[in-house]
Amino acid sequence: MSRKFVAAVAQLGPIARTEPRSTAVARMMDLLREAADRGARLVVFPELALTSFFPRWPLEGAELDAWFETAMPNPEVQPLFDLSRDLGVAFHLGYAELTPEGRHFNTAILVEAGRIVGKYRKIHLPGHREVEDWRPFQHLEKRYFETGDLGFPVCDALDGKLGMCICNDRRWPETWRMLGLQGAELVALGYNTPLHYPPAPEHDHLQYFHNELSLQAGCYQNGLWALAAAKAGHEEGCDLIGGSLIVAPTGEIIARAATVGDEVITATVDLDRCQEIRRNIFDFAQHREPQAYGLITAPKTA
Ligand code: CDV
Repeated sequence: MSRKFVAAVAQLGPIARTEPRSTAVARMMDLLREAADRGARLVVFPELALTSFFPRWPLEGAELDAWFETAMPNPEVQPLFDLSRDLGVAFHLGYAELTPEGRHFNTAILVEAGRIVGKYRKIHLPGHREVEDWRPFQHLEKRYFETGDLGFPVCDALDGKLGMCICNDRRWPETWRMLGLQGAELVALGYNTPLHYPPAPEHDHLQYFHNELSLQAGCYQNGLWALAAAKAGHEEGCDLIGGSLIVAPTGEIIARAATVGDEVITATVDLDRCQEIRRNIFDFAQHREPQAYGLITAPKTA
């Protein structure tokens, strides 16, 4: 049985601070319809796709919690779930999760046939805990989110094994290897990556390159597909990179967004192509040498 299908990445342009979730959802529904018209069975939306990227602002208490979802789906997001079920298109969505116990996570879900079949909570949280006035904009993910507590789960969907990670996770080889070791054949991820990185502005011109480098290496070294969706463009005074990508298990870029606005890119994904890499150069069973990798899981030092 062929495991070949059309997959889509739906890049979002900026979302204003005042834009309600319903507007973002309506934009995503348009993108999902376009992806369905192109024959897609899966659409990947960005990290924190329902709102503006709120970790750039100092917020507290109820004003902070207002950016989080306390249920998923909820009435504002339900139309996206319904459309996905009606059109037979699965989707991946990033959002801020507030649990009934009051815990805050940067979360992504995979939804197939109207049902959440996979969930991931971001593990590598970038940025800082305290407000730093020297920065042109804040990046308070370490303050607002707990480190994800679900590991790097891989779920059965679309006749294959699908994994997820979120934004900064893509820069860490451990993320990809954890997913690869569990047999993930496709990794869905979203990102909000500012063009300007205040602690090391000398690398600003490399932002697109580092995005591609991380994704291409992750795919090749683990023999899997990646679908990466940006929230892009000039959002509340901050420029976010676009460059959403579909990358093959060989590390080749198959599709790349051309704009920094709402845009759908598609490609035919054949999950069986993972074997081109996994039976050969990265045949883990034959060639990995984990007894020599102990330092990777040793506790971190300050
Ligand atoms: N949302 C992110 O995780 N952004 C980081 C930036 C801050 C470096 C990223 O890795 O793209």
